[in-house]
Amino acid sequence: MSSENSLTEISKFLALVLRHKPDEAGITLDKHGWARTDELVEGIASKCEFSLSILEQIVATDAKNRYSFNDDHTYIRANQGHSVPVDVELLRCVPPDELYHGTADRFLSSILEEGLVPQDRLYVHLSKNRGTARNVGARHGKPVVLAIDARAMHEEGIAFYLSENNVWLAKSVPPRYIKVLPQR
Ligand code: HQG
Repeated sequence: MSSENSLTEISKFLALVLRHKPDEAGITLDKHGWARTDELVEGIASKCEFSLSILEQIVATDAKNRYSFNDDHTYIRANQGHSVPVDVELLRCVPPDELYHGTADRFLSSILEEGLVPQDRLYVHLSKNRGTARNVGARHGKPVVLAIDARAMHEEGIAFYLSENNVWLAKSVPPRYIKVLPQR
């Protein structure tokens, strides 16, 4: 990275390091996904203009509340979204009756055949509202919103988790619980 990266670019790099590639900042995550704050700051500062106060600012202003510090801010982790196998101590919760997943139209036939699978991440990400799901889907192409019968899944014993930043997560969603919502 150049030294003139915007906060947004640094924030994307932070997500990459804390969720997918800690090596990129020369750090490791513990089994619960925590990175030492001092090591992280040093690792990122070796690549671009960075400091503890920039990190504090990114964490405090992140629109999706993606990161948490521990009590004394000596450790930091991403709340969800990992591909590296860490246990962020997610809370198992009873889901709302219906949840939503946004995807791109080109994935639809495969999803309806094999269900939603986490791909590179540890969990399938689900949203409480359709608008959020649509935005997530639009990141991949022409968005399609799927309604998930979370109530039936829950009643049949499938676990749901709610991350610290209120993202609903499941290990997978079999096709029988998925309904394609009409396009607007
Ligand atoms: C699709 C962002 C074919 C799935 C967002 C998705 C989210 C399948 C893609 C978070 C499939 C994976 C996660 C199947 C699933 N066949 N395609 N059987 N099953 N897919 O990025 O949910 O800004 O890993 O529909 O807000 O798009 O990073 O997951 O299109 O909460 O904090 O495979 O990322 O959060 O893509 O996004 P992703 P996602 P952040």
